[in-house]
Amino acid sequence: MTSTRWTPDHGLDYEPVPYRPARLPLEESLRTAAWLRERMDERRTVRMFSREAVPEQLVLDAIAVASTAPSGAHQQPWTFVVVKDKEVRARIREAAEAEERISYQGRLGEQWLDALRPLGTDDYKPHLTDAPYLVVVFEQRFYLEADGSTRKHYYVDESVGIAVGMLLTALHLSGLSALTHTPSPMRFLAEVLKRPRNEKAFAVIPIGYPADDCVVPNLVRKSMDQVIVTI
Ligand code: IYR
Repeated sequence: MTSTRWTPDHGLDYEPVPYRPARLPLEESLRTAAWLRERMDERRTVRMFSREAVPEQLVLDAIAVASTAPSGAHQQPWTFVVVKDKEVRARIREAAEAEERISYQGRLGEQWLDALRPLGTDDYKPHLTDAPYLVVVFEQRFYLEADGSTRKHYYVDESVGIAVGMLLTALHLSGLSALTHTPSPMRFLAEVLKRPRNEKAFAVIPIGYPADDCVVPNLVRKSMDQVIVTI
């Protein structure tokens, strides 16, 4: 088979490396795709966590998966802060609940509050201290050199969004539950976690096992013909 070099004259200073991912037999591809589709359809966002400990390796492995995400100019503009410390989790909960109180008391506006009503969310955020891990995802708005100089990062939101999607997928397939939590505004997270000035909080992801009495909203996902247009 012929292939075209994508950069004939751009002066790459390295030799591209061969890429030969295993070609799966069609049957195995189809079986895996169907299995994955079924498993991922079982994922639910969880807000009621057990306090049961979680093997740290599962969280680290899921972050390793997330960090394989494609990113603008391969800059991998993300930092995952793994918060196990009880006191720090309590401080994050306190600050998040203070912001959410203002949000739910009207800052969100009627339309937003109406949209949230089916989820039954409010300013009570016990998951921030019940879940044994919080992974706070930061996006690096720009690259900060040790000498304080900066370089632009590209497609930061898109890159970090893809990485978080992969994180959630890995956690679910590893048997863990998670919540994509975006207390707003999130500035307090960079302060509490003492992040450098190029980092902005993207999401807080409590991770753990669901509580024994965990319930989730009775939601229905869109059907395939509602989300796919084939031309
Ligand atoms: N950040 C708030 C509100 C909230 C907003 C959306 I959009 C949600 O899907 C869920 C909640 C909170 O965490 O309660």
